[in-house]
Amino acid sequence: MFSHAITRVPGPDYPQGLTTSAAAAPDMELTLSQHAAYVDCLRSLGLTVTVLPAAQGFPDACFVEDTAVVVREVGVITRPGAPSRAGETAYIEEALSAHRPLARIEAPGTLDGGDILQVGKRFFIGVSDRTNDEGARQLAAILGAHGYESDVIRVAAGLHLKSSLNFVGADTMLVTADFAGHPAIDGYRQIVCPAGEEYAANTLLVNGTLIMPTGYARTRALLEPLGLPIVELDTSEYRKMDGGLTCLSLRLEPTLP
Ligand code: CIR
Repeated sequence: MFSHAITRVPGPDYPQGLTTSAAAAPDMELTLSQHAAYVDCLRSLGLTVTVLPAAQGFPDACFVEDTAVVVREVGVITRPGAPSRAGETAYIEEALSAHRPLARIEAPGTLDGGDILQVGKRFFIGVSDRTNDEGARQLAAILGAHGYESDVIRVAAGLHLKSSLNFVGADTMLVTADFAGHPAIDGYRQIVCPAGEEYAANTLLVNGTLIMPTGYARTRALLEPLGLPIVELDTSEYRKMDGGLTCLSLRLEPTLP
């Protein structure tokens, strides 16, 4: 169960962030209202949500997930793979140090939190354009010291691992066709997003509720038999910047007694 989340409001320079999308620039009013709805949703699921102010000069900084990997025992400050995002970590350290002792990914390692999927004591670490082998190795070592196992997965499609693969409870992974049948997720049941609905793979499980992006009815129909409550949130203005539901927060479990 998560007890806390850290988020960051998008700043006025948000439309200048990184994107591969050809869509029109995000509308700031809608961006902010979608962010507020996201925070409200997390609060409704029982989380205390810290909403940090915009980090000026870092248009992608609302995607806080990429700046840290947090387990009960430690918060690992990442070393984001995109040069324009490297300085974001300084802005998350203070907020996270209130909750966890900190460790760090060091050069030449790079790592984005969007490439890291936790399922209990097991981690899947995506090696992508943003996360390199050395970053993966360092994270696995830090987590290994606390009893977590890690598998490395090559991310050949999509921005991050979690753009394409997420845990949705009940021993089940929601995946895009690119990751279906991947040996690393052999032991899990798999739900494959129908063609054209790949973005819905970025569905977020929070305290027994599935939060999914609005507008992916076929994926929703495949998730419904899991029997979990499903909440849809409109993330249109985040999709325009290659972002989605997982990247907008760091979710924290309570620390161990
Ligand atoms: C980027 O390209 O870094 C941002 N525009 C989007 C980051 C999305 N983060 C995530 O999926 N964890």
